[in-house]
Amino acid sequence: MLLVLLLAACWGRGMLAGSPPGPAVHSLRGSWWLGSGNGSVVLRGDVPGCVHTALLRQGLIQDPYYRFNDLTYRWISLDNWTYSRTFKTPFDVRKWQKVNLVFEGVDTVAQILINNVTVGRTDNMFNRYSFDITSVIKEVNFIEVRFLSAISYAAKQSRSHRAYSVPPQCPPPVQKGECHVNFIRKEQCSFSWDWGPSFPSQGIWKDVRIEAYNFCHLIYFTLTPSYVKSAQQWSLEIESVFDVVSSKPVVGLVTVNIPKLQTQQTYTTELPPGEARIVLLVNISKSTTVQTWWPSGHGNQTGYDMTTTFNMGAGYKIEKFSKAYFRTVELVEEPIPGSPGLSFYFRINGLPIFIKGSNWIPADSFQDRVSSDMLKLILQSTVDANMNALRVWGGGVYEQDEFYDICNELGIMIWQDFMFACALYPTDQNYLESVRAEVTHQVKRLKSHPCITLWSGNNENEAAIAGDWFSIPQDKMKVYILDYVKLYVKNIQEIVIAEDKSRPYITSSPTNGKESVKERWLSQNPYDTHYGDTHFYDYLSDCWNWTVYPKTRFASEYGFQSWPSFSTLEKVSSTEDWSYTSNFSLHRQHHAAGNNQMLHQAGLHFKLPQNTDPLKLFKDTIYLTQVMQAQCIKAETEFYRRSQSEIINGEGHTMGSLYWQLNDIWQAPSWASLEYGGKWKMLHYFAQHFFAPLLPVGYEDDGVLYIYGVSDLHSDCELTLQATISQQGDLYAFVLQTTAVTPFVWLDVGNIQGRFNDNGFLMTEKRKVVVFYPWEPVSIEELEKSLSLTSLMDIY
Ligand code: BMA
Repeated sequence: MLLVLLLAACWGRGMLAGSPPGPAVHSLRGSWWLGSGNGSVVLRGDVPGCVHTALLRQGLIQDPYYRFNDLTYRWISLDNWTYSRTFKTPFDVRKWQKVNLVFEGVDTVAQILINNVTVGRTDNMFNRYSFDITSVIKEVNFIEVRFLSAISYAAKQSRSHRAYSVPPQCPPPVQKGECHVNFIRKEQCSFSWDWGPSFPSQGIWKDVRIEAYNFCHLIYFTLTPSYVKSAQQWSLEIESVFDVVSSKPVVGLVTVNIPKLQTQQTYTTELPPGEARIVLLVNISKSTTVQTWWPSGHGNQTGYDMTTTFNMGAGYKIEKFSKAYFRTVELVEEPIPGSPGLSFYFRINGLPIFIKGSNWIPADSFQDRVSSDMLKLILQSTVDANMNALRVWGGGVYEQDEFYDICNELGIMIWQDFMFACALYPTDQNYLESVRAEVTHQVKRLKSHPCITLWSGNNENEAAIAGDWFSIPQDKMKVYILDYVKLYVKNIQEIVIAEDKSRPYITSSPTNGKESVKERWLSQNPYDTHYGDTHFYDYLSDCWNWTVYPKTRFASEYGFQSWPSFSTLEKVSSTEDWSYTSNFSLHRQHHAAGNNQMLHQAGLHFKLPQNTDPLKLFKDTIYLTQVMQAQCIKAETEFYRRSQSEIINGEGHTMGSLYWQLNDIWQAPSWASLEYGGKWKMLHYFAQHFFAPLLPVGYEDDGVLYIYGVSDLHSDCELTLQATISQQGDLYAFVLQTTAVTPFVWLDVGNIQGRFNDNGFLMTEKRKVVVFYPWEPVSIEELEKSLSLTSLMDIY
């Protein structure tokens, strides 16, 4: 909410009588013209938005997610599109000392023209651009944003990097993606990933507006709390960044008021011409008790209303309403008795917290389709499954403001990666300058959010060098190591430390933390269980055998794939696709051998489906992959959780489990526990249990793990299970009755949006009531019609 409020305060405020006018703003959101490179396709499209969604909304293309359309529509991303429109400035442009054209986000490479004059260029999707258009703007204007295909740009940049190649060149063929994504500052998974399609979008993906002002203008406003132990007092650092257009220094008074904390302070400030930064320290009154912000499951997420008023002389006034949160975060890396290495855990408000959660990827290939309702639904599902944290993974995007607002409210801690993943990156001057601007902007934009508890330089790039993923000859390695340190230490870390001292920074995930630093930022083995965090994947070993799992300090990635439900797949497929071995099923699987790995893993414990009805066979197989995934991740997570307080053979004190991955970008097999659209897979219901605050885990010391009910899984007992549904207010109760012990009972209501209070459970009682929470109005009749019930006993 912070930035939204900030802008509202700056633009919306009128001036005091007789004072110089405050800023004026003119939004350029709305309908624009879009044209393809040779002008053969011209259409209207919304801003914020992108070419793909504009074409879809105009009915010029089918759903890009339908069947093989990711390949069919490759031409869209290969073309160079132009966005344009005319606009009338609703204010007299001559009265303003400075007029800026501000883009909160341009995707990605573009030349910007106003009235046929180039006013700027963009090359970074994650940067904010502000172009001075004072001398160009008129009463009526024509604006053009001429894009260059991200694919062609990345290829061109790679070609011109002559001294040495920067791998990987291309993704593996199974991903059906585009090459050289590491040469463009754009969502890395938009060129394809092992769970996602290649849709290198083009468009204006965030707000765009004209801002006009005299005197001075507030650009950034941030809050960072800290606790001063010696004084036993909270303080709040307020940083404000202004553009001062007045030729003389601007002198003013700033008043900060936090009524509920009985804190009011006034400061005198002087802003020099040009970009001016002021930092104020507000000491919170000791006469009240400050309620701290806590992660979900540990306390409330208290925030305090606060007003900051800038009286900048001559009656020029800016009023800023925000919420102040108070919490401390420490990443504790210290020796552990009886164990070589160092601990790796988070202390929030002085209390060690076990991190329970998952990894977040972009919720859609087209960011303009990620609605606030969808964010709320997915993030609510996160806390509903007893999670307290998510990692915003480095191959996606820095999420929109609302994402972090919701996490603040729900108590979801965020491990925030910078957007670099599974690759080496160039460090030439232009590239570095672009990254520096990106990092500075993103840290300023995000640092007021209490939910963010860690900055992390990249995803798996330390491991990529240490493990030589790209077969670099040893004598050439030095240059890549230097580039690595230059990017993540000498640039990104340096900026983070300058901008935000209130939370820790690690260079990579996985990393050995302090030990990696000691080894000059690149550990020989970043997966060392005695230090830092680990990522662990093993699809071949029996996942019920806990001895295969690393007894790590912190499990930040681990997982198994499954297929999404039939109702989700049905929307993007046709009858001939509905088999496990169809071209469609192969096409949607982006992880080599993934479909076989799922059957292999399921086959270790379950009878594989054999039904002669092809559709039933497909649905049974989907069900079984979800059973397998839920059971595997449960076994692994329970292992991590029970390793919290023990050291065995020098390993243990595990303090985090973030499974891979929370959500999906499209309808395809993946590691996710939530399907595209938010539907819960069996794993998500299991997460609710294995992340429960009180968790019984059954295991024996001799190395054998017994999971309750497992011995009954292949019982030959006859059983009948049918269900009745009744309405209780907005909820629906399903009464289940069984004549025998029933494993992995699965209720599915197809496309009806909502979730059950439990699912995929072992039914040992004769009668059980399951509640359905609908996310949209629904009738009993619709539920009855859509309900299907499956248990392991139905698979034969
Ligand atoms: C990890 C992630 C992703 C990937 C996942 C599954 O390496 O960081 O790159 O999608 O594994 O393979």
